[in-house]
Amino acid sequence: MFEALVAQPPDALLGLIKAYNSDSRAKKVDLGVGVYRDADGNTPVLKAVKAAETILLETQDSKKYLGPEGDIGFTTRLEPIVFGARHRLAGRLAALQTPGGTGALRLGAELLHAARPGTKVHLGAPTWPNHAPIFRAAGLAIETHPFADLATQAVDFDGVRAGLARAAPGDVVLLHGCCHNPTGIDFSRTQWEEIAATLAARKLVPFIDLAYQGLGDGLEEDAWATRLVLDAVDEALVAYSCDKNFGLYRDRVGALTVIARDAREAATTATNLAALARVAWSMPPDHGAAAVRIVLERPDLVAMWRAELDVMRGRINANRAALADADPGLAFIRDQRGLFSNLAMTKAQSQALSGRHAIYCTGSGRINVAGMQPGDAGAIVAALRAEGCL
Ligand code: PLP
Ligand code: TYF
Repeated sequence: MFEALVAQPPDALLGLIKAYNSDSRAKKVDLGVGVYRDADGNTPVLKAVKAAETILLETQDSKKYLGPEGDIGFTTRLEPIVFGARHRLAGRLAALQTPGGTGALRLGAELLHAARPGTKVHLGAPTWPNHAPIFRAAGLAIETHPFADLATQAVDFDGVRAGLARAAPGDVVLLHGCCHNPTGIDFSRTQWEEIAATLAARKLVPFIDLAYQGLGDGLEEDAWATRLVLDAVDEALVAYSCDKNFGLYRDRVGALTVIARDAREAATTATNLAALARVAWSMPPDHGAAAVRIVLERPDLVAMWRAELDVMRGRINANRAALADADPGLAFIRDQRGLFSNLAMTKAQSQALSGRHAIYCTGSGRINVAGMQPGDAGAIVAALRAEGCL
């Protein structure tokens, strides 16, 4: 049986965790995997989440099965946060809790395959390296177009336009709702407006990946583009992750929402999502989503969570400013958003950064800005200069 298997490479991003941990040098900087770190380099459990977990511990009186939809209170409470307090999508939504944003992407892909086998998904390059494998694993076809140019650190909007022009009606377009991974480069408002109009005019279906709401410019601001697109189109999918903005990474908290043309199609879609979840993981893990629900049910915990999110976002943007101030060649980092920026460098240069300077980023030059302290900016810039990256 297993003799036919070919060894697979490990996840390059998760492999960085191991490499960093096994480095015994006293001063090292982890700009690798996308995890927020505080001023002490830790990734603590949020106070609002701890408080919700305490309530959960005290009040949960059963662990009997929920359904494949997971915690319905969780997805319902998330709705105004993502779609806005006064959204007009009521009746057209089919939502369910998923194991992280990854589970939402995979379930969305399975739904597309069930609806129309072999659907084509258009991805901008670069994108999160898991996107294409997740869609391919569900049987979908991938086509890529340029998204951003690392040499200029700008959106390649001609490339995006050309990619959308090639797409056929019914094709799916993957869009990062905010805080683009790996570049930190988001579309401008006018670019989003043109994209939304093109999607609507050409009957393309947006699949929005929203994994960092609140870590760019604010909760409302980071949902602006998603809401704009959803206002323009008849059908869409949104893969949402609470793993970064609630710091719940390993608890695997996410949701998939499908926006259907009408209530009847939304109801049928919901039955399909439940059926697909049943054959994948049956039901999602409960704990993290229950904690998020409890936070969102209580105004005091919502206020606490928002304040913690403000601190995280403030620190990320302060780190961005520190890097930008440290070298004019990094000025672009100030205007980018979210955990990541992608420096233009070769794999050899990234290996030299870790090997000679104990500064860890991905082989493609992606840095997790939240992994550093503002005081690290000088050492990072010195290492980038020494290795010819600046
Ligand atoms: N989408 C993007 C763009 C991401 O960066 C991540 C990161 O983890 C995910 C989806 C998946 O999120 P999760 O950890 O909740 O599966
Ligand atoms: O891009 C990142 O670093 C985050 C975390 O298989 C991540 O999105 C990385 C790889 C992976 C799952 C999550």
